[in-house]
Amino acid sequence: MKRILIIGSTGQIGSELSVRLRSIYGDGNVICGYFAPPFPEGFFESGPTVEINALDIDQIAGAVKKYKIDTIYNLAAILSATAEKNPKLGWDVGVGSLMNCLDVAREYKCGVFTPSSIGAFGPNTPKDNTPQDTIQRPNTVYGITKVLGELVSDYYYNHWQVDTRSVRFPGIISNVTLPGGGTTDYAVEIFYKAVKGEPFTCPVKAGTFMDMMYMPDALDAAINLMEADPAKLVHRNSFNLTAMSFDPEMIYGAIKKHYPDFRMEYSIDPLKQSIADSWPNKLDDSCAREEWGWQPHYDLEKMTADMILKLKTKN
Ligand code: AKB
Repeated sequence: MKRILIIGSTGQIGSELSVRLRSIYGDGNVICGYFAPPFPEGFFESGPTVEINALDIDQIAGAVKKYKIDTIYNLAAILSATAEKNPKLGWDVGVGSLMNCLDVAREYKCGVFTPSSIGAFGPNTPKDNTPQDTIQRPNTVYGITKVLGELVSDYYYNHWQVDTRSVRFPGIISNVTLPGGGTTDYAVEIFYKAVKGEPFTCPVKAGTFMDMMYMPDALDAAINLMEADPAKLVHRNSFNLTAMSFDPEMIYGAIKKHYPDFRMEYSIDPLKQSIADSWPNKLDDSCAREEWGWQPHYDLEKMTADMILKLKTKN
C-alpha cells in the first residue's frame, strides 16, 4: 500500500485529491500537508495532517521520514495571473517547492507527482492539436517555472532514478474549492453566478479557446499516471492532457440550456487575455492515451449538468 504525502492539500485540486486518495489507499496512508486556512470541513478529523511550508525542505523531509512516505503529490502553486503580478512569489513557489520535493524524494526514494500546465507553452507553440513534444517558450513566470519543472523532473529521473511523473493540466473546473488567480478561473466562476441567478462578467474575449477538464477526470489523471506501469512510459515530464476545448460563448451556451435567462457580458482583463492568447487552443493528448490509458469521461455538456447539480445542492 502506498504511503502518500500531499503538499498543498487544501487547494483546489488538493482538497478533492486527498478525499479520493484516502478512499483508495486508506485514511491513515494519506498525509495531508497544509500551509494556510481556509481548511475544508472535517479536515483535521478525516486523517493525518501535517503543517508544511513547501519552501522549507526540513519540514518536507521531516514528514516523509515520520510517516514513511513513498509518494509525494506536490500541489503547491501560484497560478498564472497571480504569478504575473508577483513574479518573485511565483518563481519561489513554482521552483522552490519542486526542488525541495525532488531532493527529499531522491534521499528517501519517493515517487513525485507534479502538475505542469498548458501554461508551459507559449505564443510560438502550434496552437491547434499542440503536439506532445514541441516548442516551449512561454512568456509568463508561471510558464517558465512549469518548463523548468518538467526539465528538472526528467533530470532527476534520468540521473538519480527518482520516479517523477507529471501532466500538463488544462483549466480545471470544480465545485468544492475555488481556484485563485488563474487565467482559466472564469470557467469555474461562471457556474457560481449562473446558479445564484446573477449575470457573469467574462474577463476573456469570445473566441479565446483553451483546454479545460472537470475535476473527476483530473483526479483520475493524477492517480492513474502514478499507478501506470513504468515500463510503458516513454514520456514522463510532462504529458499533454485535455478533456474539452471551448471559448466563453460555448460555455455560456451550455449553461443557458439549463438557465435560459442567464446573461453574460464581457469586461476584458488585459493580463488574463494576454496570457490566454499565448496558450494553445487544444492539445493533442495521444501520448497519454497510448502510454497509460488516459481517457476523460466528461465533455462540456456532461460537466455542465453535473456542475449545476452539485452547486444547486450546495446552496
Ligand atoms: C491557470 O489558469 O493559471 C491554471 C492553469 C491552466 O495552469 N488553471
